[in-house]
Amino acid sequence: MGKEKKEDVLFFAHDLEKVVKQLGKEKLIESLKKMLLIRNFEIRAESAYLQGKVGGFFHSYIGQEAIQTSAVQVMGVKQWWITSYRCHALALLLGATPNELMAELYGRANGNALGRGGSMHFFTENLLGGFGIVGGQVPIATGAAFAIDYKKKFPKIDVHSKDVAVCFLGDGAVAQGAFHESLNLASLWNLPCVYVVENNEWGMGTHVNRAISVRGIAESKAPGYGMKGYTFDGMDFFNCFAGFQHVFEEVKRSSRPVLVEVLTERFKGHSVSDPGLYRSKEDLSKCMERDPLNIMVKILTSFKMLKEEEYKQLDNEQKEIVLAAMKYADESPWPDPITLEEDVFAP
Ligand SMILES: Cc1ncc(C[n+]2csc(CCOP(=O)(O)OP(=O)(O)O)c2C)c(N)n1
Repeated sequence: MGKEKKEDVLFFAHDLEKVVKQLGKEKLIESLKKMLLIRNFEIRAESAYLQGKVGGFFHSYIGQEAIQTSAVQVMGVKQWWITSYRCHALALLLGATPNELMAELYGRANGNALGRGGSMHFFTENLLGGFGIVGGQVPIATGAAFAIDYKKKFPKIDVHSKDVAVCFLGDGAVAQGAFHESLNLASLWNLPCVYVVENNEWGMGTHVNRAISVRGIAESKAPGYGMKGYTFDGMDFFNCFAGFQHVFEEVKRSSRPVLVEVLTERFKGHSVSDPGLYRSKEDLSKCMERDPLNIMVKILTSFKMLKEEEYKQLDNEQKEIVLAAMKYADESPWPDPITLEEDVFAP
């Protein structure tokens, strides 16, 4: 496995032609459509928030789309997946419909979590949740990986066997005790867990350089737990795809955990209510020059797999899907107050 130097970061080295050939036009357009669905969902859900249709918190995934799209493309929906409150994209990728997710944001009875969870708590059959507590999902992923490993001893019972647990977390969660205890146990017990730090450089308004004492999170932290560490370019779908493919094969082969750092950018504030005053306009527009959608479109165009009109049409189709979801959510019923205590687990 080689490494590619970009500025002062060593990214996982990938062979672009090989990835393009391996995936082929159909799958690549499918991935682009997913990234466009996420982008359109986030843009319009945020506008619904600003119109007062959505309550609670709202954290946009805009700018980070290539990461989870490529990860799900590589590992498939059937694994255990878990992430932070920035969970809209992962739920869409794992099969939740835009309708049920938008209805959840609108707090409606037919929403993804029956209108009780809101933006931070989306679920699917294989998505163990979006989590509001920073780092709270990391021990849960470790437990899910333990379950995968344990069930392998009972192949007759474990008919829907999974290969790995995949845990996304932000750079802000890396200095937490739960993160380190999880990596320690996963390594000690040989658990098939892929920990993916989506380093968008900011934990709310705190820059990563003021929060983490070393640079190169995977390269510096993984060896401390006897694990392998990798760094991907989160703005480049192809780099992430090749990297996740390498990691997935490695974890399946070795049943050892792996730590991945993906360098990325969030194009919006921490949440919808954050005007991002701690960041200069120049800094933001510079990072937006590497929009993951533009990078993917440029590459697909250069391989003659996409024309500008086709891209516009794909974008419009996804926009229409999201607009229809907003109409669906608007027309959906409110939860009946009589059901308030249902589905509440309070021992
Ligand atoms: C244990 C805990 N401490 C503090 C908070 C408040 N908080 C919410 S998000 C956040 C920043 C986390 O940043 P990061 O992990 O980098 O993820 P990102 O928002 O960039 O995706 C903080 C401090 C919290 N939710 N949970």
